[in-house]
Amino acid sequence: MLVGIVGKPNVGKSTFFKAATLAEAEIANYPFATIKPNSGVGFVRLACADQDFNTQCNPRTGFCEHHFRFVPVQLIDVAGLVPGAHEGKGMGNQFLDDLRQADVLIHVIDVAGSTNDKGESIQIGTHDPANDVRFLEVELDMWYLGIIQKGWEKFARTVTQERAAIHIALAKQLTGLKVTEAMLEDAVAKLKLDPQKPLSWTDEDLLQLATILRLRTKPMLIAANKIDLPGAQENFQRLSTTFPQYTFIPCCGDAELALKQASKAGLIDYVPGDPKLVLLHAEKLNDKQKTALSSIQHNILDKFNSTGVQKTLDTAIFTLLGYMAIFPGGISKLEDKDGNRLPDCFLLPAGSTALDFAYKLHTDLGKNFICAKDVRTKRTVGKEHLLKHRDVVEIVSGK
Ligand SMILES: Nc1nc2c(ncn2[C@@H]2O[C@H](COP(=O)(O)OP(=O)(O)O)[C@@H](O)[C@H]2O)c(=O)[nH]1
Ligand SMILES: [Mg+2]
Repeated sequence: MLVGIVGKPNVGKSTFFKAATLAEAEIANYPFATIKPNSGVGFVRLACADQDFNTQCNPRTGFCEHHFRFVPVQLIDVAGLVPGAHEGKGMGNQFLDDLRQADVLIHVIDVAGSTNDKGESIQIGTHDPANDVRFLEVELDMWYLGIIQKGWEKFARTVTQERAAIHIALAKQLTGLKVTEAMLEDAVAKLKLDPQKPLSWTDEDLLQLATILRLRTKPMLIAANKIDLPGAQENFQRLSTTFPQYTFIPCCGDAELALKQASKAGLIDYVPGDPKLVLLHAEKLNDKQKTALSSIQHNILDKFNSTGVQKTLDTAIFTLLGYMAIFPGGISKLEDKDGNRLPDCFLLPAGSTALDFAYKLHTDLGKNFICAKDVRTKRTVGKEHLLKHRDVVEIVSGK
């Protein structure tokens, strides 16, 4: 699972990224091998299954606080994109390349309109953030189009001569963007293109194809950042109406970063995503710190119910992508062989079955699958059983 954080310069992408990836290292192990400089580990939050069993879990990866389980996801902070990025403006084509493998995008915008098209600081409210929503769509579509069009004529001629299946051939070319054969078959049918005659497809056809494939492979959520600035809330309301196809989440990256830092320093108790913070050592705080924390409580948390950073990640993975979190466990015990209770929690795509989960745990468990058990209800279920978010599942296998 890779989440791409995108947007023009100076909107708060790096602040969002830093806030989302800042967790106490020792409690936040993660299962990803190599981490590039601009990539890090964030977490999605869910009500931990441990509370339903009146116990406390011991996560192997991520962490659990006040029975909220935090499951690792990989994030990438992509450098700022400007209009013309797909043509290489501001090194945009390189930065776009970083996004190839992303499963979902978080578009961070400056909803207060305090930065222009290029991301330069201007007077608050003098730029319409609706332009930013549109510009990024165009850049992403043109980027996809460029990849499709690269060597298109030669490709289309070869496919026609060899009577090859266009969706298979094209899927191979676009696999780097996570485009599958099924997606291409759907898109070609939807656009009523003749799969036998790709040479007859017009530039407009290819652009529409690019758009459909981009929407399928890079679903996007909008983090309406800098919601703390004057005029931001009015813009937020207006944009939500103008772009009903998007989910907008009011966000204050600065506040989340401050809370994470205060929490790490042991000054406050704050569970990421919560609507409140609790001062732990009021005597250790100076007046400035007290004022800053109280302002975050009153002006952000009380008004918007959270800073929006955690909510953005959760919405991207659980709502937009429709993933669910599944815990392996046993009917007779929740511990693994080392005594760790509910140590794992996996993110699975919507529609995953008991058999999919078995394969996710281990190929052998999938191959030798006998049945699965819903640990909460103790019900025995078969291969095709559809899992639900927060299920605890035992796999019974032969051998
Ligand atoms: N008022 C306000 N400023 C923010 C917020 N998030 C980030 N900023 C500021 O916006 C500026 C640009 O942030 P940065 O994360 O470097 O933006 P990037 O270029 O998109 O990565 C910095 O001065 C941040 O402190 C926010 O939620 N509210
Ligand atoms: Mg940055």
